[in-house]
Amino acid sequence: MDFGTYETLIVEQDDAALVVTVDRPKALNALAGQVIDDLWALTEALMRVGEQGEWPVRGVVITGSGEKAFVAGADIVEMQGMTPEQGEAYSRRMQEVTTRLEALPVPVVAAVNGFALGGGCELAMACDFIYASRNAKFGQPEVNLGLVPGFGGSVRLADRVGIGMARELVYTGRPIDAEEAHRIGLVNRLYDDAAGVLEGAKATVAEMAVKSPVAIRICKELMNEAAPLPTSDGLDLEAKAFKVAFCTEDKAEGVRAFIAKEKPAFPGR
Ligand code: DAK
Repeated sequence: MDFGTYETLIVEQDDAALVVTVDRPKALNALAGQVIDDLWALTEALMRVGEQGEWPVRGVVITGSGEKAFVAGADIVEMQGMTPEQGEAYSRRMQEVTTRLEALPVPVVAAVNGFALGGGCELAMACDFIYASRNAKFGQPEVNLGLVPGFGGSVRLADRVGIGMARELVYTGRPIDAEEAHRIGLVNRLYDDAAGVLEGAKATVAEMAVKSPVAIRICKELMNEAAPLPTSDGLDLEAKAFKVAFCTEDKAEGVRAFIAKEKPAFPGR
């Protein structure tokens, strides 16, 4: 399937995974307007694929070009000439990219291979979960520039690591290394190098690819919607989602295969 071509992104299908590489290594893959436009166009194309029902890939992996950076933040040089109105428009456009990643019907994994600062950390946090190489560094350094997080960091960092830790990281702008990011729950798994983290992310997509795609889609939707709710409301959503899953062909096949002691062949419906 053709996912389009982009000036600043390399988009390749690798078995079950769609690997998206932000490709501006000379500027540490910083989010210039062109990168945001490309991510916007790609996520729009992916949403359209999703609307057609059949998904040709079972997961998306987002990474950065080179060994040094995932994404070193918004492009500071480009930002210099922006009016406040352009700044707001820029923030909203990238926020739209992040909400689309959360809305995709397949899991999105961030394979962080170096600096993930500011907008880079925010892009990673819009993914379902984050894997990192041991040289990765995370942070929200906006206060160093007289700015505040603009692509969801003020909300999603607290969701990931708790409000106290998020406040400390945002108010100080202090970067943390991969070990600490792993310890506080921002990163799920650590790998020795960039190649390792990419392979690790693709292996997890392959692991998910033999499971029911419908069940994973429902789980993703449910966990996104239930997360900000009080427990009782979340449980209500869960019961409704359980009923939806109960009506699928995947559920019939999964249960049949278990009882027959066979591997399930999920139809994806
Ligand atoms: N933007 C543009 N260029 C960048 C960049 C960035 N964020 N980060 C690095 N580069 C460029 C450097 O300028 C340098 O270019 P040349 O001099 O070679 O032409 C090249 O990448 C290599 O960087 P360094 O020479 O600095 O490499 P080092 O290893 O010495 O240092 C570093 C790596 C990541 C520690 C350092 O580059 C650094 O501190 N970079 C900036 C990190 C940062 O503060 N990022 C921005 C976070 S704030 C908004 C919405 C959202 C946001 C803002 C506004 N609006 C609504 C307006 C979000 C803001 C952020 O993301």
